[in-house]
Amino acid sequence: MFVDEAQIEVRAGDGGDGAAHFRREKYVPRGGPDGGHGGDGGDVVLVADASLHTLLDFEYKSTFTAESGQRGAGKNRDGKTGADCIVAVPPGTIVYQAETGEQIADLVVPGDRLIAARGGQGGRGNTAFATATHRTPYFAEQGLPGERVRLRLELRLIADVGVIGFPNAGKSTLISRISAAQPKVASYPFTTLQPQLGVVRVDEERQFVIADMPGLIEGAHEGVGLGDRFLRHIRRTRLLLHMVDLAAVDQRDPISDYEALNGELAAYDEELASRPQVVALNKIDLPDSEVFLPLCQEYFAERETPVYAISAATGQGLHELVGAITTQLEELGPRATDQREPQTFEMPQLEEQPLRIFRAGEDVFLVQGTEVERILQRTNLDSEEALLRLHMALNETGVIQALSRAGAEAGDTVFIGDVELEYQP
Ligand SMILES: Nc1nc2c(ncn2[C@@H]2O[C@H](COP(=O)(O)OP(=O)(O)OP(=O)(O)O)[C@@H](O)[C@H]2O)c(=O)[nH]1
Ligand SMILES: [Mg+2]
Repeated sequence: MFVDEAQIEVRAGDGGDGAAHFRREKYVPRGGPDGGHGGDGGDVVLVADASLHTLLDFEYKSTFTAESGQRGAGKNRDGKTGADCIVAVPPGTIVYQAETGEQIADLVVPGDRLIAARGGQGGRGNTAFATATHRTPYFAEQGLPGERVRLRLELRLIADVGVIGFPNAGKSTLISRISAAQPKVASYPFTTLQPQLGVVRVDEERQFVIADMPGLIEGAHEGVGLGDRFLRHIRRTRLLLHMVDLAAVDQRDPISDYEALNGELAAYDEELASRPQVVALNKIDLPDSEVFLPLCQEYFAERETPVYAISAATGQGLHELVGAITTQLEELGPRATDQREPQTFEMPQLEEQPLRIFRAGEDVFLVQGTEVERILQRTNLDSEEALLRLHMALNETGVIQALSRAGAEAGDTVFIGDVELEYQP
């Protein structure tokens, strides 16, 4: 099955807590602090992997969690860093933030990476808090939680050539002839239900990737037939192979088909309509084609559009067609993205929220702000000493003063994040 959309949740590892610990040595009555630091949590990293071609795996597994950092320990032993969680995605995966819809990265080149969720920092052990005046800190810092985010993945296949045409034009037949791919071929429309890639080996050195597409019909851009569901997959091609059926039934004629399809492309995306095209007039082995062949050749000659008469069924004309496509691709040159080295992308940094105080009741205040909330996450609320230090930190960062200006009085309730505290100036 081919899946080209998925929603996943990525959870980075939490930072390990720092240790509050003191040296215990024989004959040393009161050893100094020796609590190690907590390890940082692991990141969740998306990596474009050339062996994948669909987002199918995410139907079965959609949550990815990195390892948390370990706690620090005595004897200055730092906790181990949590292992990263590597999530392989097919090249061509575009990553969006699910909530905002913002595009974050386009993982096109195999090896492209996105640090999707950063692990939380480990907390410092009590060694970090010993000073000349305060030699025995009994508290340590807590690790910060890892980031969590929901992502939407959208795959756009990467192929050199996209094959377009009405249903039954012979697109899959052609692909089964010129590449190793074996798409289903049948005499009814809409045989191909999803795009499929095939590699065409031209000679020892040269090859190109061709994408078989479901047939398009008039109104596709408005969702008729399989509609434009798959059109985005040809956006990344460099060249379109437009297959025209010379022996179509239902009173269709090849030239109107050709024009109608180009109209659909333009309605979907102007840029796609201006993509270079090679036209193949298919089914010349059938007697019915004799009527239209000369008309078509004249029509395309007038427009100086390269056109090739072929029979995908018998193989007639395919050598010339493949040769022409190869030459065109060489003239067009590689995509800009194929030229670049794999890259590492990062999630946009969340904006630091400034300190804000809200009065939530007669004697209840809410405090918000990135810095102050982080200070709280770092504080072990079970330690009186840590609370004392918290009070100092709230003083230094101006939170106490701001509360006082907002009218807080001793004994009032203050919420910072989801932690409830009592206001003491
Ligand atoms: N006689 C003849 N029949 C052909 C030729 N090419 C394809 N066909 C037949 O046309 C029918 C449709 O071929 P497909 O390759 O499945 O067509 P398609 O364009 O992939 O169709 P969809 O996947 O439905 O869009 C099949 O019965 C093929 O055998 C040809 O060159 N000559
Ligand atoms: Mg097909």
